[in-house]
Amino acid sequence: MNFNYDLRWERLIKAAGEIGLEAILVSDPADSFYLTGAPEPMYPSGRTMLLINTDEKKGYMILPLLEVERMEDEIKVKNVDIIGYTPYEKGIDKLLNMLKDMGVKRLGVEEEHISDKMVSDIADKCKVEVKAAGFILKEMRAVKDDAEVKAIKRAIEITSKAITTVVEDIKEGSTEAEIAAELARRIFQEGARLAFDIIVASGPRGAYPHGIYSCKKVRKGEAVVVDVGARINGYCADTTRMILMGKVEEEIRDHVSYVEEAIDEAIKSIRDGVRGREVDEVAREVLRKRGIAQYFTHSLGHGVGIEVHEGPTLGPTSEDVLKEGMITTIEPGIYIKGRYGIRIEEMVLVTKRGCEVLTRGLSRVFDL
Ligand SMILES: [Mn+2]
Repeated sequence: MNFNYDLRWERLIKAAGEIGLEAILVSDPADSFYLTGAPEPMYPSGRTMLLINTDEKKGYMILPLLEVERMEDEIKVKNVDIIGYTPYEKGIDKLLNMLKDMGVKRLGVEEEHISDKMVSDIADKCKVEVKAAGFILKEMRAVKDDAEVKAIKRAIEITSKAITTVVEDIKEGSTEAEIAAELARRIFQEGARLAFDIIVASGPRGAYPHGIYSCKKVRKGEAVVVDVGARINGYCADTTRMILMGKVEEEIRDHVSYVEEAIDEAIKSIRDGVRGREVDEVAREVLRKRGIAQYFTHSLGHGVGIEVHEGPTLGPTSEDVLKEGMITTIEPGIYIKGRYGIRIEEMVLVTKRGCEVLTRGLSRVFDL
């Protein structure tokens, strides 16, 4: 994929300059990927640090020695020096020395991806003023460019194909885990990874919004929630579909149609300029009129990109304003304890006057 790294750096450096920063410490691995194409590390954020000197327009990536070769091979930009530290050394010491050498006085950090101890070490030992700057890359990443939209469409294509093929083969007596394994196999075969743990939750287990999968067998008369997403070229898909196993009780069918109605109304309300909470309210109002809003126990949706959950948020308290180019999920669900759960999740690309439903090619409900 040809992502426009130059433009990303340019915009980051401009935004940093506007709040008086001389350098930014990127500690969210997803942001490192966004700026350099760096592969996702096998360990939590904070161990790979990308220090960006805004005057030089140059980056210094400090990471464990064992990751250096892969980083050198896979990184997509030329203005980043890769600096490994051995098991005898500490990354933070390297960072502190670099900050001192550069004479940085105002440093932006990603406050949600750095420990308080590290912030105080930087401030005290380097006499640096530390500012929260996490919003810059968060806001940039929420709006996708054409190459990102293309990557996400590819992830959706792989996910849709896996769901369509696997669902056809589900038999009464298949376990949730077997279905999940088959979905994963189809996704891996395309060279993709899983964006998150697959959910296959049948019957009463469907009432757990995050039921993952178990060795429970899928039975006739049950509603099955399947929530799955592939991740390829660094970008995720996230979609949920319903499987109805044979003849299900009428109430389930009614509730499926109400959830679909909530999605359709929410989709109609999406356009550049609308607030996240307004779209959430449209869906919630549909379910309220149908008398089932009390079972809708989460937010309506979230942005999807390098991370499967990122900005914007579509929830009852969200002041996020949707902008052209944002990609979000619309996923109303209802969960009735001990009986069943129903969730359908579409992904949409926000446009000036509306939105494009990226998952429209995939049936919402499979009747087996
Ligand atoms: Mn989701």
